[in-house]
Amino acid sequence: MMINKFPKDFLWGGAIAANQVEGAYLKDGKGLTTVDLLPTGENRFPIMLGKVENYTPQENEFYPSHEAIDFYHRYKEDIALFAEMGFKSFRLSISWARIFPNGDDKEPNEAGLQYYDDVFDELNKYGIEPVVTLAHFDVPVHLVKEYGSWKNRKVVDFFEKYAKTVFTRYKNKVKYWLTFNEINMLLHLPYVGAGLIFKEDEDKQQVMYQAAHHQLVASALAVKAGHEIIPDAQIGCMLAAGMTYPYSCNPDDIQKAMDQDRESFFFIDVQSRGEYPGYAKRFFEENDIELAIEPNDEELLKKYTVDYIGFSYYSSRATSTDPEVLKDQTAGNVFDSITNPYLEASEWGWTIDPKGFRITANQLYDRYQKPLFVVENGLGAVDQLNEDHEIKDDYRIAYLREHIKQMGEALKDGVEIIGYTSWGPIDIVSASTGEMKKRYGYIYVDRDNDGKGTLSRSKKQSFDWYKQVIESNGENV
Ligand code: BGP
Repeated sequence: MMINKFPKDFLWGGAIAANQVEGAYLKDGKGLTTVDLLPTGENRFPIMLGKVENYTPQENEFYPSHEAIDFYHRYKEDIALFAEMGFKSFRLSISWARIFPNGDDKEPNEAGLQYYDDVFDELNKYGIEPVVTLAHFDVPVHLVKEYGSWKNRKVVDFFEKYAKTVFTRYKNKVKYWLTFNEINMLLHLPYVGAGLIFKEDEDKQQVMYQAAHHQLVASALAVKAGHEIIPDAQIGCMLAAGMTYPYSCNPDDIQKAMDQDRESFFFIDVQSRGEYPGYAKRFFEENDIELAIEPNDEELLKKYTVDYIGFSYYSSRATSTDPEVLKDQTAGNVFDSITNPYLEASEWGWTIDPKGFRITANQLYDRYQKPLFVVENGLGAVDQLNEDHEIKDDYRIAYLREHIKQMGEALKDGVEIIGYTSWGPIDIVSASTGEMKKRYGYIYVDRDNDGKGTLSRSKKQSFDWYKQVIESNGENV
């Protein structure tokens, strides 16, 4: 009997999102998206309806996504560097507002469609497989103003039209798709995850779960359309994963940790198993949440489940029922967690737990029995240039090395993993802070938090390291 190793066609690569790299935020007909209104730093969230309704672009305002790292114009140079590292795959997202600037337009914007055609052609030139996210945190602003974004059922139709448009256009270029990035983020950062802004008299939970239902139906419709249009399409869901550990063996702690994980699993249970789980129905009933579900919805959810489970993993989480223990919360991460005394944390307070990666992968595979795709993992850190203008990011290598080793362990456990795209292979704007100083890349970008710098690209120490990981198919880390 042979123990599993990294399969021959394992999809090594990197992952980015349109709004964190492209810039060119109003170029070639693109409409405004929710992210375009988010500043850098402490005042990033929350965002009020007034801002969305009254926003007009101002010359002297600085919003990180407006120029980002200018991938819109520099994608050729960047893709050439990814190819040099030996990437087999590259995960990127399409900006909905480049294709339908307002979200509800009758006709798509040809310049936007052409842009992604060019990017996919460039990837194809090097034999790099694109993995494309349909929605990565950017909702066209017009949909928020006019319809309340995902609160409104109509947005499901607009999304379906968008999905069909891009499937049709790129059917010969893209096989791997993901529907909603970190779909469970909707419950933690509702504006980021779903463009939700609450009115004073609204019941937040009711609104969030109704919006979640709409995204789940939209995701099923995308799976349906994707398979109809692209016969060999592989369409996945995407979860912000990371197991929650109980702080003690007190059954109350175990129950709480399980409930916390289920807040996230809820989405994937629907997307992968095709129905609302019993614990969710109970939660809705006990919290007076009543979902408007249309007659065909349940059948759609049942029939059009995902082909694979995409997930991001940065940290594990921990919880307790003891009020004293609960006081020690980790900083920085949007997911609630107490500090785990056995583990270190990143400069932003994100717990570092490579073994938790193996455990999480096992947990997901045990639950869904579908191929897993690790579509995000990495370390956000401050990089300092030394006198020779180089970055010796051995801390990043250490983080990735331990995680890749644990992924290898999960494979040996029998978990089926088809690929690994580390987050931000080139430095990009951070999603949670809007900063440039939180970097993940193998490639350094000369750009600071205020938008200054030449935007030039250079290799960090981790560049050659990752190259050799890919070359040796995970043997040599
Ligand atoms: C995930 C998002 C990404 C991303 C990453 C790192 O939640 O899908 O868009 O940026 O986390 O987070 P951050 O940029 O806040 O460090």
